[in-house]
Amino acid sequence: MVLEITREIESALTPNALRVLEKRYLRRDRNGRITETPEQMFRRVARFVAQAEKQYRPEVEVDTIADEFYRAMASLEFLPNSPTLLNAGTETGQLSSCFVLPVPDSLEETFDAVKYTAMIHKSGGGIGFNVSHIRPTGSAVGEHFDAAGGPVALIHVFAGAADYIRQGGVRRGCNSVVMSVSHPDILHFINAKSNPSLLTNFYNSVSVTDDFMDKVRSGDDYCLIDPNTGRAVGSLNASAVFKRIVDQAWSTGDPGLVFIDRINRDNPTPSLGRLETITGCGEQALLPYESCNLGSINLAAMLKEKGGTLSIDFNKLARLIPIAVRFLDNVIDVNKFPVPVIERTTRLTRKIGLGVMGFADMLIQLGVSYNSTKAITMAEEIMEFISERAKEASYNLALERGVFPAWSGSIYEKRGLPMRNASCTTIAPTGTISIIAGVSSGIEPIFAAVFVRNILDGENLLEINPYFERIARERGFYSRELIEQLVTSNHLHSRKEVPEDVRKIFVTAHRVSPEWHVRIQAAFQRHIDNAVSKTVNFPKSASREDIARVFMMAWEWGLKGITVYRDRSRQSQPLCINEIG
Ligand code: B12
Repeated sequence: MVLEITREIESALTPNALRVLEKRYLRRDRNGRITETPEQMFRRVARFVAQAEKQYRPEVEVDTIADEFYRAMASLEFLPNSPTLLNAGTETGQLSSCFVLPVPDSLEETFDAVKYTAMIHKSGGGIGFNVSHIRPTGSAVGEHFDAAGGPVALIHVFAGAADYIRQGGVRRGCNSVVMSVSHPDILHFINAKSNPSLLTNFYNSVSVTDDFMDKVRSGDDYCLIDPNTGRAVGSLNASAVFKRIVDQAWSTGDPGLVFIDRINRDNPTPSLGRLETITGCGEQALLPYESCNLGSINLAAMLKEKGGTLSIDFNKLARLIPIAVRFLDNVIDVNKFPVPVIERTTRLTRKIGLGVMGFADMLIQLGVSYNSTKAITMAEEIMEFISERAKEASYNLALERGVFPAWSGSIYEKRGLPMRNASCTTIAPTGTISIIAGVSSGIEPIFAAVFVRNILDGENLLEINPYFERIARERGFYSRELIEQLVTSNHLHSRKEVPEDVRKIFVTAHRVSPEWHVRIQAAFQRHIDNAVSKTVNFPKSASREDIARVFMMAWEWGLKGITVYRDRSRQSQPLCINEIG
């Protein structure tokens, strides 16, 4: 029986999924030999996370809940973030993927944060920092004039610690750093990654206010504020600074923008302070020392067939969402947090992040192009449904287990709505878990129908979109020659043997115009408590004006942040296609 289940799961996993699991996730003995199957991995995680039930319902059969969790994961319909898969039921026991560490203007506390960075990275988590409180370069330190190293130098200290530690022994840390546009060192920060070999485990963003964006439009100056004294120490022209940001993002992909006023309009616990920092891949704004665990529903597996027509299976989604929310809430209880202050802060708000992956693969199966109004309508419909049901599940958990401790003073108290979690939804980047599920990542369009993934420290994994392969075989245009040619040149759109309707459905990241990338992101953001992790991929030929337009559009359309990348603007990149022009 066990062997049969194992075979069933393994046949659902793609060869690339198995490769990633073997290399990074499955437990090993002291000699490095793999000691568990994927099936046993999902059982280990399900059992461990189900333990939390005992605290609340001693009478409940933990095994029954564990079975529900197991089925959700083993069917690849729901996967939690990587640290949960890696560490549940192990000695490490750290299950969250995103953390925010404060970086105050004090040597002792800053080096505490460096220590916490090492501890979090060791357990596989990603970290968001905000260096806006660090005194500017050259400020006085005690009696010493012109002594402060400044915030950018400090980022290198964190990057060094993160580089030294390989996450869970397997990969480098994932970090993001934010600096307020009004910091006197802002121009230095904007250029901090102009040498692309520096800070490669960091993604940098400039935090901008609505006032700043208004001034970009009007061409006015704005004030630079010394965080040490709170006084204005100079001014810059907003549109000139915006141009610098655009210029650098066009050159290397960093920095992006964080729209901090928009983020705080959604702050569920304003009485605990303003949100200033986003986590590793931009998916979540958290308070200092907060952490969050994420999980993603595989939309490509949420379809049903009737009379030969596919449609979204809302009943299946409705069954899965409360299981996923219960799972993520349980994780907070069974998690071994890296330091006590993170445990205390996380348990105050109990934020979780349920999101989706495989959105593009779902659209392909439904015959809908990613860059169409139909796709926007579907994005809104699905995310609104998930968001409402997730809130309902959190409400039911509040009745069963109590509201989150910081509920008084929260936006939910004002509405008189008991909630177990201060926030419920997030679109995570789903870097590795989408490979395990064998689907397109997060809400990104497909990168190409056939392409090479350069990951796992230099391994090249060939990816053929399974729906493309199936359609090509069914409609008789599949050939080895076609696949080989598509790997070396992504000219699907100009291949005559590929019917036009197929070319339209398999629209790839660089063929989706930047406006459509932003429209899809905005459609999801409208129904997400936290933020959306997404990159607007531009073709190499994109101009600086194209980037500037997208940055403006992102602000106008209510995104919480924006990340762009122009193809081949860096010498090496993980996803490669050879497309001329
Ligand atoms: Co990134 N990133 N990233 N990123 N990132 C992605 C890989 C992707 C595909 C996002 C997208 O466009 N949808 C693009 C690459 C486009 C492409 O290949 N054609 C991308 C980009 C462009 C960037 C940035 C330029 C910022 C930006 O988006 N504008 C910077 C550049 C970093 C640098 O200076 N080298 C950037 C930064 C990051 C951080 C936040 C630092 C982390 C990486 C942490 C680290 O170094 N360890 C990060 C992640 C985690 C991802 C993400 C979400 C998952 C990667 C992953 O886990 N892959 C992917 C999106 C996705 O795949 N869904 C984007 C699966 C595992 C099994 O493989 O070998 O462990 P892996 O993956 C590693 C590499 O992918 C590497 O770090 C990963 C984790 O160790 N990596 C690299 C991540 N991003 C980048 C970017 C470049 C240029 C390089 C060389 C390497």
